[in-house]
Amino acid sequence: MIDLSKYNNEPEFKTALEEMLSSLDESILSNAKYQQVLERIIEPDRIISFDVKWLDDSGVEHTNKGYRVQFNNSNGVYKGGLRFHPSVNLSILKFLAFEQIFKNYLTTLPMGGAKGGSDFDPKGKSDNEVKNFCYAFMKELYPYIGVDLDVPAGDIGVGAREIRYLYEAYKLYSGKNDCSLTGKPLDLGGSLCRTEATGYGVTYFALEALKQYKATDLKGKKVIVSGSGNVALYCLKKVTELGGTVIAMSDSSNAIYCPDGIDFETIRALKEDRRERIKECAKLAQNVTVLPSSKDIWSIKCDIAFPCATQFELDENDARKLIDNGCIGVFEGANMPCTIEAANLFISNKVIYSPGKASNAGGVAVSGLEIEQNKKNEHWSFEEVDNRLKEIMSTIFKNIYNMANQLGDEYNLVKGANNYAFVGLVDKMIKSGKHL
Ligand code: NDP
Ligand code: 2IT
Repeated sequence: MIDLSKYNNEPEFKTALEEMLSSLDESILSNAKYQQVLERIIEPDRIISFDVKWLDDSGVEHTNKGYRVQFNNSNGVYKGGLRFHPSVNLSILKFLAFEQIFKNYLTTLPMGGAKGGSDFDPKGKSDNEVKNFCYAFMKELYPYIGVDLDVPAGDIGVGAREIRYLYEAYKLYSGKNDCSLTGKPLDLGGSLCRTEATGYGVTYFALEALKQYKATDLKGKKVIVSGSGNVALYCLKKVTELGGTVIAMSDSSNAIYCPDGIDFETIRALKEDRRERIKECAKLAQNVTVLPSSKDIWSIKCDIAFPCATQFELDENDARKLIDNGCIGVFEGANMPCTIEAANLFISNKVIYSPGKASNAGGVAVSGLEIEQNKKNEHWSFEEVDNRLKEIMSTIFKNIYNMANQLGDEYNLVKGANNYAFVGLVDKMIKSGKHL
């Protein structure tokens, strides 16, 4: 058995390893072929780290750390987002890159796992400062990425504005226009429906699961969606279109409760156009209560919850409140927003619970479709990409649900996802000799 104590100073990464190892079936853990690969698969292929020196608007130079963790490319080109947030460190990026390997395998598209980012905080910075930072970041990163090597995209703090600056800088410094980033704005070769993909994808996944487990859908359901960034916004939009009412959202300061339902365009303009705090919503809409902490969102009675903000935002106490309030499904839009203890509580109480590596895979899946369009020099319609996204989310659900059943644990989609992806990936590694 692998000794995880050597990862004690990397708590987020250690938790991701624990989640994977504790869910693998005994038949895998006792199989010599898989054991050998296990030790190999939990170490990244390489970690690139660099200083990013950038100028603020008064001409003062600042330095931040930048990283790219290229974890595993057995299933294709290194692929995964970039996160700009003051909390970013190597433990968090290794956890996210490790999750990404299995998520990308689940999409059925040929992509390996990677993640990167910086401890730079875009909040409170001018457009010009963000641009300066993005150019300085890409000046260091560009030699290590490429359409057949490593294709980054967005994540927390990296949206359409940042991808535009990053891709412009990539073209400038590399002299190439090979589409080595995804989530690009349309005028730079982006795909329709990439902006919406993660939030729409988690909602499509929820529909599949609600149908299978409870023979129901989203119509008439009271829904809470944590966060108010890219993933949360487009989850709000799709849930509303499908007949659900989103009654609560949050940001890192507050939660808002709005029993009549939150309006997509109000939140989109507030967060995307004006970059304001969610509590400002109380000035723009009727019957909105601002709650003092983001965490208060989990005390609100709901039928379904979509945690779409950040890792470990929902713990065992929060899970207990949701269960006591009659919640029937928790679908992760963020990466590992539920602690392992919270997830286990949902599973043992037969609340449908989907791990992010399965239910938020729609974002990277459409990134994969963006790469395909760029390579073929094609531009697919919104409807075409959206239909492919629906199909991919449905396939992910079926594959992991069948695996959970095969292992005799129908409600355990963590086991379903991890065993399905681990076996598939390791068999691929062995066939191609990449396990050595
Ligand atoms: P954004 O930067 O667009 O939004 C993040 C949101 O989460 C913001 O509203 C932020 O609030 C909020 N937030 C951060 N920390 C907390 C907290 N502790 N409590 C409540 N809210 C908080 O990021 P994304 O929407 O892109 O990413 C959200 C999650 O989804 C992340 O886990 C990311 O890894 C994951 N993900 C993203 C994908 C994508 O395509 N973008 C794909 C798959 C997963 P504030 O404004 O106050 O910081
Ligand atoms: O966590 C994720 O899957 C993402 N941030 C999206 C990655 C991508 O390459 O589109």
